[in-house]
Amino acid sequence: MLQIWGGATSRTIRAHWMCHELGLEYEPRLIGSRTGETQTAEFRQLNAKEKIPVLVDGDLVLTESAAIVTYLGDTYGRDSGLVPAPYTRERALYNQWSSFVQMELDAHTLYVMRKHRDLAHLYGEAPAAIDTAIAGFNKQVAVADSALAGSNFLVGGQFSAADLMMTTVLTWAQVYGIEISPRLKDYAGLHTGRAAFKRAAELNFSISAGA
Ligand SMILES: N[C@@H](CCC(=O)N[C@@H](CS)C(=O)NCC(=O)O)C(=O)O
Repeated sequence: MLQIWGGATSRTIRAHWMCHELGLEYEPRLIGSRTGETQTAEFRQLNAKEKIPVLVDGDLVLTESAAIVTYLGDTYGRDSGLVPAPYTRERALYNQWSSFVQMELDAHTLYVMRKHRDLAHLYGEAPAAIDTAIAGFNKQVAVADSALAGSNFLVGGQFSAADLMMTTVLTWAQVYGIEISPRLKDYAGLHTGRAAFKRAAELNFSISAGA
């Protein structure tokens, strides 16, 4: 049976949400970040990066939330439209939005805030880096706001894993107190209203991350 390792964060929910969108049966292995559970010998054998989420599908072990989401769509949801078919323009646009979320709205911005605010005891206080991260997030998210004028979907006029990825950073930003536009609020509210999101969130946030 498929396994998804990890819970409690905006990255881990991506994998759980996708499984629920696809109606997959899987075993959630709910370990948290910063709890020591990513450093056990058993887990390090799966992911020497000591990071969650991780997917195990038979002898395939896959890390990186976006790669997991895309793999699940390609492998178990070819007709679902959640991940556009390879070699199409829609797939190119899907890749663009997925990369944009990971880099511009996650790694360079929200995660910098996490490192230098929540985890400042580990990574150091860096108020200037936090201010730059917030400004960078606001600048980049405005591009998503414009792209969503007249549509609730980023790619192909229907809900896709690009919207799933985008929604996870918008909800994360809101938790961090970043004001997002009314359009983005409505967009995130629409997609977090999906039954699959609700089931995934209940599971994902049934545990907490460590400090
Ligand atoms: N680029 C990775 C980032 C994964 C990541 O940094 N995960 C954090 C939690 S959100 C983690 O596992 N930290 C390990 C720890 O702090 O114990 C992804 O999107 O999957």
